[in-house]
Amino acid sequence: MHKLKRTANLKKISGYSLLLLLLINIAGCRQNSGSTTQSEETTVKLVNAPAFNADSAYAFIENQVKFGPRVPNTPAHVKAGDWMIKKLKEYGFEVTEQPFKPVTFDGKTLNARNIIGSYNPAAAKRILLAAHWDSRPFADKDSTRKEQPIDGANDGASGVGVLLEIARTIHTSAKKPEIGIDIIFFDAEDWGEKEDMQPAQDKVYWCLGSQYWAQNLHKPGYSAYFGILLDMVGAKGAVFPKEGMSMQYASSINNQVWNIARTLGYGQYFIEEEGAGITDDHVYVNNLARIPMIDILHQELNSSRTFGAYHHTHHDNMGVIDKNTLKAVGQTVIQVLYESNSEML
Ligand code: AHN
Ligand code: ZN
Repeated sequence: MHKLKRTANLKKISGYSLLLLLLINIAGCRQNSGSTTQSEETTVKLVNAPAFNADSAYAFIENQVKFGPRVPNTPAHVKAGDWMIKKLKEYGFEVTEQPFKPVTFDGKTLNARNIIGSYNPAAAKRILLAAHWDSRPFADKDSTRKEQPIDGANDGASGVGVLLEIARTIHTSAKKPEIGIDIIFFDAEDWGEKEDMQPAQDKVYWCLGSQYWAQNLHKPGYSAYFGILLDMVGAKGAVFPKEGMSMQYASSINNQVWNIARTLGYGQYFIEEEGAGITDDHVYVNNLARIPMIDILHQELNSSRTFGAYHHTHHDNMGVIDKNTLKAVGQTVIQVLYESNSEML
């Protein structure tokens, strides 16, 4: 905690005391972690938090994929949603379903629902965690079967799997976070225009669930201290550059989360680079609900494409999911929740 604030304090001090402080600081870094090559404000002292189980998160992803593509207006979508609600309740979360009927770019009316699970519903200080739970109805970036729905193992199921595992971890752990937690599974995120189409000028067809929720909060006057969105958090070798909109709306939260990740040893995933700004569910939470929210999102850097090669293709199946990536993301988010007991966040 103190190292995040030390940078500012250093400016007030000069001469020998500065030198002394630097020496203490270097020694402190060595105790906290092995990464003395990082700049001084990147290592933080962490509280004890329960372990995230990546095998269980993987099984939650597999379970969703087994229902079939979670495309709105299909039986698989209804069954998967019901299963997620059952799991949240099993882990002691109070569940609110928010049905809505958005119209898509291709004129379809969807039977959609946002699913909200609340832990410690009476707590005033809350952290919002979210992922979209629907999967894309087309494989428009694939070269074959472009009109067929995709498994969405990473794009959709990975975020839900990590969040369900976080819910399970809190439920089974003796130590509980002191804050309230809301897990929102947004529906109808991924029915946006196809790859070769011009996007509509007046309306965004992505993120229909978060747009609806931000304008129709599940509890009147709902707010949270901050939020974290997970999107495509399970691919092998994924990197999470600091997403552009997150840095625009919530840079201090983003930097603190990345510092926690690095301290835990996940710096190879949570890299110190800024990525593109992406129209994702957090944008509406930020600019309509006015809750600062970051997006942990896999983006490719130094590539002609923004997202991984699997994105919106049939390759987005269980074969791309890697437990090491799930562990890095899940453990980081759990640590953030438990740090809220301390003064860091
Ligand atoms: C855009 O491509 C502009 N937004 C897509 C965000 C997304 C799609 N995340 C997952 N699937
Ligand atoms: Zn998608």
